Amino acid sequence: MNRFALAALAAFTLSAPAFPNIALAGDYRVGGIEVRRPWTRPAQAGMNGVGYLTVANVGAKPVKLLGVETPAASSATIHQSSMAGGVSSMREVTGGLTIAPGAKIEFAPGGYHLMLMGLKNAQALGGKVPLILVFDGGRKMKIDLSVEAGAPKADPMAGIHMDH
Ligand SMILES: [Cu+2]
Repeated sequence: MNRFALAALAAFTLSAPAFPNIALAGDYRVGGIEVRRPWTRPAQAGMNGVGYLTVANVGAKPVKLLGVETPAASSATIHQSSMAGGVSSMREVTGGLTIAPGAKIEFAPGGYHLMLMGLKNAQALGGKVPLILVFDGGRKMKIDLSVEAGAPKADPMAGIHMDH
């Protein structure tokens, strides 16, 4: 560990007691909104990509996630997958998602997810994909999705987006 890392660690340790809900590395917090573990899958340029993350309202007022933007794809929308009679389908979520104080929304395989239509570049393992979350009141939160392999065994929907 070099001197800089030690200094950073010391600063972190000193500031930690003031922030009992301190976010882990790779998480984001702006005002009363916390974003945890944003990730996406490896993909080739031209394919449709996905985005997964947890958005938590750690503030005192309801917040509404209106949509998402990214320079990495032609368009980006919120989708919801569901199972009915053994058939899975997905639809675009319009009108936004309201998150009550203390509540969270999980974007995860098989449920809510972000759909990145027409990726401009390939997404390689270990890379980052920039994303902007748009909330009510004009608030925007810039985050990076980290490109991860995910957990195929726990993800029966893994192949769904290939022909979406
Ligand atoms: Cu989708």
